[in-house]
Amino acid sequence: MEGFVPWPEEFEKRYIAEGYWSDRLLGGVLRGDPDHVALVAGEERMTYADLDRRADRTAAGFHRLGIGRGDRVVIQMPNTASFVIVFLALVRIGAAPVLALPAHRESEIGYLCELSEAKAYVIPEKGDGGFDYRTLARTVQVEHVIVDGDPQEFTPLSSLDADDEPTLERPAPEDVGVFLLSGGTTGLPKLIPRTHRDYVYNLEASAELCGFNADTVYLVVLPAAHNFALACPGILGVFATGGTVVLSPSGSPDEAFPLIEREKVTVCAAVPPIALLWLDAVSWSDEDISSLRLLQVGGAKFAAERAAQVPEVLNCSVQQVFGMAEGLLNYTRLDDPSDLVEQTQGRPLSPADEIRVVDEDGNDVAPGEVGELLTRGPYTLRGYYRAPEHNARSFTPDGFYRTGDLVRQLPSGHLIVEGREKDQINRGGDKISAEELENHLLAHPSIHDAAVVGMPDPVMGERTCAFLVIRPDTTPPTLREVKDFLRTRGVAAYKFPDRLETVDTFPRTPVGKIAKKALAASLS
Ligand code: OOB
Repeated sequence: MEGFVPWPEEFEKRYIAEGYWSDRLLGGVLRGDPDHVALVAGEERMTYADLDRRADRTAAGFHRLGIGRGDRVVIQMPNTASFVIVFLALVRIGAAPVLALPAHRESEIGYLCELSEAKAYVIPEKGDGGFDYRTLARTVQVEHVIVDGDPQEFTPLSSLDADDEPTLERPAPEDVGVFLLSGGTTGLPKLIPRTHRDYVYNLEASAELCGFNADTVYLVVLPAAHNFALACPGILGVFATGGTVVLSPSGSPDEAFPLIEREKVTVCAAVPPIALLWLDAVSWSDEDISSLRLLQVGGAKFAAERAAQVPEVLNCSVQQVFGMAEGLLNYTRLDDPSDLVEQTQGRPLSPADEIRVVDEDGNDVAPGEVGELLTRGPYTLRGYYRAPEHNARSFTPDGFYRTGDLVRQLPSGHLIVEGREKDQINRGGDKISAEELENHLLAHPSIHDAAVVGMPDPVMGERTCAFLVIRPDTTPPTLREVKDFLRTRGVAAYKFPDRLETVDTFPRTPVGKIAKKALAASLS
């Protein structure tokens, strides 16, 4: 696929020879007993046989629309059975889903459709707060808009239903299977191509590490489109090991706890704000959540004191996960001593993951010192999709991905995340590119200059503060006005600033860049 950066041949050979890469495809992950329940969504329960058949019929339906191997399809679906069916259908015919988040709006979706030259865009009819995705769909240029629900002038998802055609072209293991979204550090989000074989390894190795099997009942509380919930081990890791996936619309205890009780959920993946909510909720909730064996927490730093509370309060094990859509996953192991589980963000999943911790000049720091984490391996990308200039900066010449995360490594190999070098805000696991938000703010008629920084927050880890320099003879906008402005520009709401500060000028570093650390320090 044009715009995809492959692994060099020597690595390809090695990953195959050493057994990391197989010929297994993402479309073949349904490996449970045909009569075992694979998916619970609302009142709907589907066995492996049901889900397999529905994925095949929907795949044939997409094929009839003219969508097939090598095509891209933007999917923006909440945690519904349709998400799972559409995902499986597309990967079976080798069309790569581009996994947008339900919160994305015109700004993000328009860009994703354009960059990926998507042939289709799949949406629900309505979303949270009654948001009408069909209105959003009218602003994008794609051949087919497919709607789960009332389609209005578009194509109903229910019409994508045909008998499987054995002649249908299947993908190859080295093909791009799915596109994930990067958290982003630049003006525009980046697409992460994940091949069938690297993502299959990602989910299978994760499922093994986490001890998933046919008795696993996994609750999805994060957006299913997020790498953590999808494949670390996530939905796909459950399917590959024959367990049951239960979909929750959100991580709110009101919705999640009754599902845990009813379905006897054993595992869940959460971001820290959700884990904190659960730690509080047990004291007032009546539900029996004693089936829970393991709570995975990741996406943002989970404080050691809070991690230590999980076994006491929720009566289950905790696992820290430090991962990224770009690839590398670090997990604390189920049999790690409690101090490592509480105080570290885990160690790399794969023996073939290569890790370097470097200083500003790119030299390795002394063992145990803090530096930027660089990595390459059998499931870490070698380049963002169609982004040659950005790739020249984000990768070393020998193919290591610069994570932008500051870490230190213990003798055991475990990593502790100490901070971040990249210009990004991590708002409770949601990633916000400062530059992207600044560019939107700069379009406001009263804003002369903007600098976005994270501010510490006890629940979210960080929230977003926008420092503004106001144009002479204009009135500074209020926070509400700025949010309304961003909404009209079609920006996802999680990127809206939580606070505004107006200043006369920005402090500068010796090389003339905005001194964001000084701005952030001025808040406390
Ligand atoms: C996950 O993936 P992304 O792509 O949304 O974000 C990746 C970034 C990392 O580079 C790091 O800055 C931060 O999120 N992060 C953590 C963390 N887990 C992720 N920072 C501190 N502690 C952690 N435990 O966030 C993601 C992907 C797969 C599994 C889990 C999380």
